[in-house]
Amino acid sequence: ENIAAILRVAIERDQVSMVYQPIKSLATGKIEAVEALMRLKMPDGTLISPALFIPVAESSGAIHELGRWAIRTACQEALIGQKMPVVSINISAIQLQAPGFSMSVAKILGELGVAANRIAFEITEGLDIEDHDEVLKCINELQQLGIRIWLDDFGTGFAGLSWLRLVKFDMVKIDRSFLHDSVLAEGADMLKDIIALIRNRGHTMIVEGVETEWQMDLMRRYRVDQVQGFYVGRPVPAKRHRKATVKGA
Ligand code: G
Ligand code: G
Ligand code: MN
Ligand code: NA
Repeated sequence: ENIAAILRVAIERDQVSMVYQPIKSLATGKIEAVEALMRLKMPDGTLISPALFIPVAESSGAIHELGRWAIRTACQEALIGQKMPVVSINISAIQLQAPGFSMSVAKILGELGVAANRIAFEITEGLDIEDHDEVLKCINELQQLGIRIWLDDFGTGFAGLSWLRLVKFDMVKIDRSFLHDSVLAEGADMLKDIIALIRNRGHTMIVEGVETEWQMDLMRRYRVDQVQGFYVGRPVPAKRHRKATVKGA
C-alpha cells in the first residue's frame, strides 16, 4: 500500500541504505566477510525492517531495481578499495526467476571492476519456488560466473535438505534459532547434529546469532567454521565499519 509508493522513490531520495555485519572465521580469528542488510528510512525518520518492506517490493516489482541497487552499493561500500574479502547479499526468489538476472549481475560487476568471487548471494531455504527449474538454472549461471551461493536460514523451513541435494552451496548458514535453543541440552545436541550433517555433506558453515561468550565457546568446541552475531559485531553503516576495523586492528 503506502510502502509500495514510498519504495518507488526511496532509492533516488537516499532513503534506502545498507548496513554491514561481520562474519568471523574461528580458525583464523579474521573477519572473512560482511553480510549486507538493507534499511528503509521513512520520511519521518523511522526505520522499517526489510522483513516488512521486502515482501512489498516483491509483489510490486520494485525488488528488481532495489536488488540491482543493493548489489552495486554493497560492492562500492564494502569491497572497492577495501581489504574485505567477500560481501554477502540477500537475494529473493523473484530476482532469481527474472530472465537475464545473471547477465545483469555480470554487467554490474564488470562496470565496477569487482571480481565475482568477492560476492556471495544468500538464498533462503524457505523459498517458495514455483519455477524450480528456472531458479536452479540461474543459480548454476551465477556459480559459473564465480559468484558464491550461500544457503541462508538453514533449518527453519522444510526444504533445507532438498536444497542441499539440488545445489552445491559454497556455504550453509545455520539459523540463529538453533543457537538460542542450545541453552537446553537437547537444543545443543540438535545443533551439534546439524553441524555434523553440513560438514559431512562437504559444506562450510556459519552459525548465526552468536550473542554471548558462552555461545562463542560452544561454537569453538563444535569446531564451527564461521560465526555471525551481535557478539562479533552488529550491523553498521560502512563508514563506521571501517573505523571499527581500523581501531581493532
Ligand atoms: O536486518 P534484518 O534482521 O532486519 O533483516 C530481516 C530480513 O530481511 C532477513 O531475513 C534478511 O535476509 C532480509 N533482508 C535484509 N536485507 C535484504 C536485501 O537487501 N534483500 C533481500 N531480499 N532481503 C533482505
Ligand atoms: O535472515 P537473515 O539471516 O538474513 O537475517 C539476518 C538478520 O539477523 C539481520 O537483520 C540481523 O539484524 C539479525 N541478527 C544478526 N545477528 C543477530 C544476533 O546475534 N541476534 C539476533 N537476535 N539477531 C541477529
Ligand atoms: Mn541473510
Ligand atoms: Na539467516
